[in-house]
Amino acid sequence: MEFTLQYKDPASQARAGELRTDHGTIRTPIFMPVGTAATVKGLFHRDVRDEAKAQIILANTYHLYLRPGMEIIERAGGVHRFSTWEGPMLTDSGGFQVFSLAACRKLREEGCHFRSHIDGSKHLFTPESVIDTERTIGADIMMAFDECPPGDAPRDYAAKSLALTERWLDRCFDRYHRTQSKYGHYQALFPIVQGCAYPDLRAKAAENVKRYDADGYAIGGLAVGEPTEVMYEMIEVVNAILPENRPRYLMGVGTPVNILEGIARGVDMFDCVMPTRNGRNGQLFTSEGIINIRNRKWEDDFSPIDPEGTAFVDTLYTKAYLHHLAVCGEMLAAQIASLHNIAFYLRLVTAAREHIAAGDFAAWKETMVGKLQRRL
Ligand code: PRF
Repeated sequence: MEFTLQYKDPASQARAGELRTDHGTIRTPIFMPVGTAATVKGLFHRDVRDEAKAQIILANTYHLYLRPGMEIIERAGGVHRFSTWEGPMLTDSGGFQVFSLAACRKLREEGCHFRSHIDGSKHLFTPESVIDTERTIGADIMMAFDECPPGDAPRDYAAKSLALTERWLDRCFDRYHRTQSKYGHYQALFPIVQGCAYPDLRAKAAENVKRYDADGYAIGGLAVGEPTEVMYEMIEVVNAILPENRPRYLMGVGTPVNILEGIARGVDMFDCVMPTRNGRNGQLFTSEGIINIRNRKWEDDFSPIDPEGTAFVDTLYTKAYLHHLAVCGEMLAAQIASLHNIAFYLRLVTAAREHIAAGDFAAWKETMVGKLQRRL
């Protein structure tokens, strides 16, 4: 998997590049819509690709392992064929979902015992089993199995957890090197840097992952309850150590402002449920500011959802109509809001890329941060 750095912003750490996968080239910085169950909730892949301009989507190992299960995915010929998404895909390892969703988890050296949040059945994820599962799913980028402690974890817990994640990483790479893709395309394995809110642990973790000549590196364990400034500081510590010529992925982040601040600190890839989840609850990120479409004030606003938006829903429908759909609990409200928000996020990172190429990213970012935080 090849990553080419194309532009560097003179006044920040922002970079623009290209990541080549067997399912297509990703232009960075990029936002990856979350498609937990191999579907970006409520949206046709066609619209995710052609309207929102997504270049890569994320799926979850934890969810696909539980449903439909690996036998079905393998018989389908992998997740690309099963879901008909033909572009690049990334799978998260379950190291985060197990901790946020599963009941009765028991953390051991071997791995994590948990009960399904669906039917209570018992399961064990180990670094080896997760790599096998990710091989069967067949995403272009697989994530290592990690533990993601809470944002306020005390230092001794953070250090122990990091050591476990590091031992698991050895086992992930060992299994990775002993196995092959089942469907003929290349699969990368990205390690995940943990270390909570402790700069020295983060630095140690970043040095440790460098031992693997990985195709890319992820920063996990952030946006889990720590102050935003602490998150930015951790990103700076880690990115000062990670190799410059590999993509860096900040997992599960964040708001539009978080993404621009991440880009300014040298992050290349992002994912987050925010545009889809918040969209389903009526929150829209627009060029005019943040709106909650369920608010009465939109009842008779016949202006387009986003006059500067590029998805067809943005200028086809009015705020008043979307307000009506949302208040009635119509499915179409969730679909329109999700498509709009994903298109907005993709437009934001594309603009960031253009400004990095033009050499004026840092100044542009400052003006955007104000605009993006307006609430209407
Ligand atoms: N680890 C994994 N997935 C994640 C995270 C992590 O730390 C986060 C934290 N923001 C989101 N998704 N494996």
